[in-house]
Amino acid sequence: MDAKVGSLIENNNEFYDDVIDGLSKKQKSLPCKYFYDQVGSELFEEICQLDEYYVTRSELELIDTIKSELAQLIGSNAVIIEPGAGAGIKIQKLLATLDTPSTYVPIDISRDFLNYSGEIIKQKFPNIDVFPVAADFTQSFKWLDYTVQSNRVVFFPGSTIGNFDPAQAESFLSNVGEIIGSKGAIIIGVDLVKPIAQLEAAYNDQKGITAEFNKNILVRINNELNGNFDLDLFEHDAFFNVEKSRIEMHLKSKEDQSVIINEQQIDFKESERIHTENSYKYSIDSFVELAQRAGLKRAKSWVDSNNRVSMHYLVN
Ligand code: AVJ
Repeated sequence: MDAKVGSLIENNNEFYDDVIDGLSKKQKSLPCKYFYDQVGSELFEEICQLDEYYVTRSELELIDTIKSELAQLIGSNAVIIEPGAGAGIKIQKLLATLDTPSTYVPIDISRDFLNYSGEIIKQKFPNIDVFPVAADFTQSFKWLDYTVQSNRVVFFPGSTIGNFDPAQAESFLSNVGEIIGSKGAIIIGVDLVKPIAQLEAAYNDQKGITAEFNKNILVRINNELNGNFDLDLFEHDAFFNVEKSRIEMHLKSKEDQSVIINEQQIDFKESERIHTENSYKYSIDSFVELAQRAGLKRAKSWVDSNNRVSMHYLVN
């Protein structure tokens, strides 16, 4: 393993181009990956603690239930790769259960957050090599160069796959499938379809943390790209689109207005929305079918005791 891994830094001008691109479309949109600067990552951690947001709690419970089984399936000397690593609580449960010291490669777009949680893992698991990679895992597989060829296990919990539309999810899974090789696996957490009221409550919390998280993307544009969004003139709007089986998050303009982003003017009509996130919900069967289209086989699937979230062990 090479020591220079430390941090791979992605080009930051992309943020500006992506923002102008997205806001110039007929249906305005912004990529949800830009939620996650330091503040956004902290807001997301707060979301995970909310009563309404069951995803994290249910998955933590599920991981506790199945971790020994996972460790057995993983076997020895695996390189555990975690795209979108975040705070790293779930991986700690898994690493603590593996009996052979191995390598952990967390990948996250928020570099500060990544380094912070990387340090915590290093302290708690002195026998495990930790190689944090700051990168957008959807764009770059550069981190691959730093891991061994075989027995790669990609750990992808949290229903992050739900941010991709099904076609993107399929191509992401098939790319990852190529990376893991014949001995590897993908452990993936997927939120399940459930009654609409429960889904919508999870994205419309009483405390308004999800609204703040959603608006953080405008805060970032203001701070980093010299924008002048008035946060009070946009409203958080989240609902379940039944036909597409996804939660959609939008920021809705309260009135006709113009915003300037570094000399570029963007006009909004009253009630015009910026689409900021999709969060797809699957059944066990619809997800296994998706994995199959990506060329992967399901070794095993699990659900938590309340039937809210699922986890799948996929192999080639
Ligand atoms: C991190 C993508 C799984 O879709 O539930 C939480 C992000 N957005 N509340 C999700 C999110 C609003 C979350 N994922």
